[in-house]
Amino acid sequence: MHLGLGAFARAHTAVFTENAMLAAGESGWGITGVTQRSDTVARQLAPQDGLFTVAERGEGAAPLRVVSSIVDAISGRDNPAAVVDRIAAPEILVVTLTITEKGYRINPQTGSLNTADEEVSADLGGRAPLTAIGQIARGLQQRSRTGAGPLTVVSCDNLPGNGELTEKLVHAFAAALPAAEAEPLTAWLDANVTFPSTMVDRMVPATTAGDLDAVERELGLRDEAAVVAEPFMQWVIEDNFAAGRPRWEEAGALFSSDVAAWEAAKLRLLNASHSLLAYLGLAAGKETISDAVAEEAFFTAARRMMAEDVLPTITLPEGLDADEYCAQVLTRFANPALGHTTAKVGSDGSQKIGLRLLSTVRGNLDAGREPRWAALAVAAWMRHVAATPMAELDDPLAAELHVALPVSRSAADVVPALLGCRSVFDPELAEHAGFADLLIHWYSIIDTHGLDGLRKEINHG
Ligand code: CS2
Repeated sequence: MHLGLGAFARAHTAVFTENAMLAAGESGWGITGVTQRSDTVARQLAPQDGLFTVAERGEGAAPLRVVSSIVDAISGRDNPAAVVDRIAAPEILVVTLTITEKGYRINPQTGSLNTADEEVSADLGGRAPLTAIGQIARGLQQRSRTGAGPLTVVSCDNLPGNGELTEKLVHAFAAALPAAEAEPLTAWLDANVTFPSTMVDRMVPATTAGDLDAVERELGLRDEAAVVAEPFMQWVIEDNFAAGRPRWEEAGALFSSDVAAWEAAKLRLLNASHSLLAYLGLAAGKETISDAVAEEAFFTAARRMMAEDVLPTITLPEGLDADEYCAQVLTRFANPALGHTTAKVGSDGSQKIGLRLLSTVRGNLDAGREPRWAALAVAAWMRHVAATPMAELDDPLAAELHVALPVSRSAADVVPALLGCRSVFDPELAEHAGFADLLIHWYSIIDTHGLDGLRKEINHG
């Protein structure tokens, strides 16, 4: 079962699962996909029996491929009871999820489930659940009552410790139920469900109308559910399964006891520089990540952020070569055929900044160093927030961020105002004068001197 049947899941999880079956000679696995907020993908896949094309783009791209590991797709919004029934079905042994950062509905202050969230509290109130954590908890509750046996929940989102986090949230949901339900469910979860952490990697842009036309020309068939992706893909998984699973290792997935280090490296090197390039690119009118990284100064900023700010603050997993990894990340960003937009990567910044950049900022400040490049990324995000009308800001906290914004949009006013947003910055960081100064410095360069000013400052920095 997969919750969050977006383009990423089709280009990553579904491909790994099919490859695993092919390599291991097993044909018994299949994925029931659940769309969360919109039913589009479920509607696209239904008339195609779940089949869809993966079109790799860029150097080393494989020929078009039709993937058949998705056997069923449910719209979670329209059929919430079906989702619960399916999680409770004995033949379901694994629930994977890609619901994006905001899909977890975390209270940023406590780091646990936001039970005050309207949707979460409605799920707790007993309706057929619509949130992913509600779907999992209610599905497992039904499973516990029908004796359907153990199951593994595998988060595949870009969050540190995504397994432990998901476990914490599902347990928090269970604990918030009336005691007569909470106690047996918690005990059953402890004995029957594991939540391994994973690191996933593949750049998958949103499919465009042009992509669908190109696939149609190449394939000779119209595929409404086609996805495009870079050739590269990676999956590192903690080996902690409560029940059976596809032999993903046969498809190149790495089972590791050091997922945390893999995730930190990926999040703080790749995703952080992705965000940096997205916000610099948006400020400079660059539509895609490949356009942004083609700007020499932006390339330099990303390279130096990884080398000077990130690498000194993380411990790489065994087998990962820092120089090779950083160079490969920049080459992947430069893939001109991918069309990964700065707007897409720049979306949901309030949910991404903390995970991707602020740990690096803290690590440097604690060691008495200046997080110069990571601060540039945060300042560029702030500029993006302040320069984008609220209705156009693609972020679940758009309203909260805009309420915080002062009338004056100068660096000296905007930076402290946004640093005051407790959903993004903790008080210690917000009150760090050196960090605020760095942000004001970069913000005013972007704001008053534009691309030329940035070029000069980055190249002389
Ligand atoms: C990107 C990621 O949209 C974003 O925020 O940084 O989706 C990125 O493309 C993937 O994590 C790559 O594995």
